Amino acid sequence: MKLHLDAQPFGYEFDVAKTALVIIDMQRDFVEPGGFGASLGNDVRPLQAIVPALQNLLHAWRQVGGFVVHTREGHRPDLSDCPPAKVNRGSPALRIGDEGPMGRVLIWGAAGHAIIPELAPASGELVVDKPGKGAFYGTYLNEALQVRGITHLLITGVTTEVCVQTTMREANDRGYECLLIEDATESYFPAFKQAVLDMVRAQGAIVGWTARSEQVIGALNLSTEEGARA
Ligand code: C5J
Repeated sequence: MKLHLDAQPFGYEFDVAKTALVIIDMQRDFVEPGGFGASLGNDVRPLQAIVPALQNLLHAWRQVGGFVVHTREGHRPDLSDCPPAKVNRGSPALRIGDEGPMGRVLIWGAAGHAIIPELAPASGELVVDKPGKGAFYGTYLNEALQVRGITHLLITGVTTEVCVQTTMREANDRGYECLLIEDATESYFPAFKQAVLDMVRAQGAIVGWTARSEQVIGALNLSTEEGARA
């Protein structure tokens, strides 16, 4: 069944069976104090504030049997998949691979690399480990979506202008119709988030659409009610 949202800059239509909910990098290293994000001098509280909206959206999406993709940014323990340019960039208190309060920063298997417990992946959901900012670079995500016939992506997570925006642009170039969920994505910099929302939907949805989580949940609830009446 096709669902319709009054998205920006104009209506967005999607079919749950051909759509994936993509949750980008809701990892302890970005969202919790003591992680990589905090070590770069960021206040992580704005990122924590989107968790309830994401939980509600995830719950509603699971209820209708929608496909879920979680991503994690991180690297192999020997850093063989992490270019020195990435390790050396900026002047963080902790670099990628350093031992921090939540284990080695952004390293597979470290406590900080894990997805926050509130959004823990459920069985049957895809978890994609990505070495870059975009979820398509160096991963099998495209193939995993293609075999499932996915054409539309509902994109959420952190941070809006880094991994979320990069992933959305990569997806757009691969032909996916992408909707960015406004209240289920966040940046350490409010102005950057707003800029991404504006850029994505400018020029007739040049990268995609935006809408709020309650609009998606409302459309899903309506479809369930209509399904029950039919
Ligand atoms: C960053 C991300 N900001 N997930 N990663 O380094 O946005």
